[in-house]
Amino acid sequence: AHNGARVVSTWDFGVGANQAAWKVLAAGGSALDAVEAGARWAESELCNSTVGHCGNPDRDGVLSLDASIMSGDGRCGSVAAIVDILHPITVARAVMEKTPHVMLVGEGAQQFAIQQGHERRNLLTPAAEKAWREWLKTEHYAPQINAERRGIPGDKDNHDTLGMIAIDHKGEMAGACATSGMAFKMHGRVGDSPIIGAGLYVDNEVGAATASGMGEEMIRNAASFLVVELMRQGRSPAEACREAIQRVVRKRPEASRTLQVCFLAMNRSGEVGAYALHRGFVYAVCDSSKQDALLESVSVY
Ligand code: SD4
Repeated sequence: AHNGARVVSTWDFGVGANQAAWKVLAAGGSALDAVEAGARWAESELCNSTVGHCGNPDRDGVLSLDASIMSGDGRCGSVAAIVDILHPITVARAVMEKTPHVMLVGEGAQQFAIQQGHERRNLLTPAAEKAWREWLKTEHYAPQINAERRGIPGDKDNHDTLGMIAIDHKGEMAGACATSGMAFKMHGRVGDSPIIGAGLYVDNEVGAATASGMGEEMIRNAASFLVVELMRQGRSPAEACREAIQRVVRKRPEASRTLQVCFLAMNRSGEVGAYALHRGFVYAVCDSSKQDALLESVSVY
C-alpha cells in the first residue's frame, strides 16, 4: 500500500500548482482531477501574474502551447502547438475522454477546443511581445534554462514547463504537463511535453515520470518512459532519473555541457526522486504533512 496522497511538480511555481491539485486530493478526489486542476492553475494564474512566467512566443511571434495528461491505467491525451486557448490541459483531457485519438495538433486542436466550449483569445502578453521584439534584433536561438540560478549572467530564468505527478488516496496515479515550450522556437516546433513517453509517462503498476528542459533531448531518449521502465526494473525514482540523465549525456556529451535537462519521478509507493543535468532544478512536493515544500535536485554539473 502507498503512504497516502501526494503531488509533485517541477520548478518553484510547482508549489502553487501543487496546492491547487491538493485541494482535489485532500477532498478525496482522483489523481486525474488533481493534476488537471494543478495544470489549469499554472496555465491561468501563472500567466496572469509576473513577467517571465508567461510564455514567450515562437520566432514568428505566435504563442503556441503544448499539454498532456496521462492516467495510470494507460489512458492519455495531448495537444500540441495549440494557439489562443487558455487551458490546453483541459483540451488534452477531452482528447483522452471524448475522442478515439491521443493527440491533436495546431488548427485541429484549436477547432476541437472551440467545439468543447473553449473561448478563442489572444494570450500574448505585452511583456512577452516585448521580449520577442528584443529577440528579433539578433534572432539568436540559444535557450538558457534556469540560467540565472546556474550563474550565467544576463539571461533571465527560462523555465515555463509545469510537469506534475500525483497519487491519490486509492493509490491511483496521474500526470500532466503544460508549457509554451522553448522561447523563440521555430513555428510548428513541438517539444517533449505533449509527447507521451517523452515529457510524461504514468503507469499505476510502477510509477510516473515527467521532464523539463530541452525537450529535443527528452524525445530522443523517450525519456519519461525510460525513467518509468528503469523503476520497473527496481531502481528508486532518484536512481532512475540519474540513469536517464546519464543516457542523455552519453548520447550528446558536448551539448550536455550547456543545455538543461531535468527529471522528476514518483513510484507507486509515493517515493519521490529527481535529477538534473545542471544545478538549479527545483521541484515542489505536497502531501498531508506539508503543502509548500520546495527541494533542489541533485545534478551532474
Ligand atoms: C520543451 N521541455 O518544450 C519544454 C520546455 C521546458 O523549462 O521544459 N522548459 O522543450
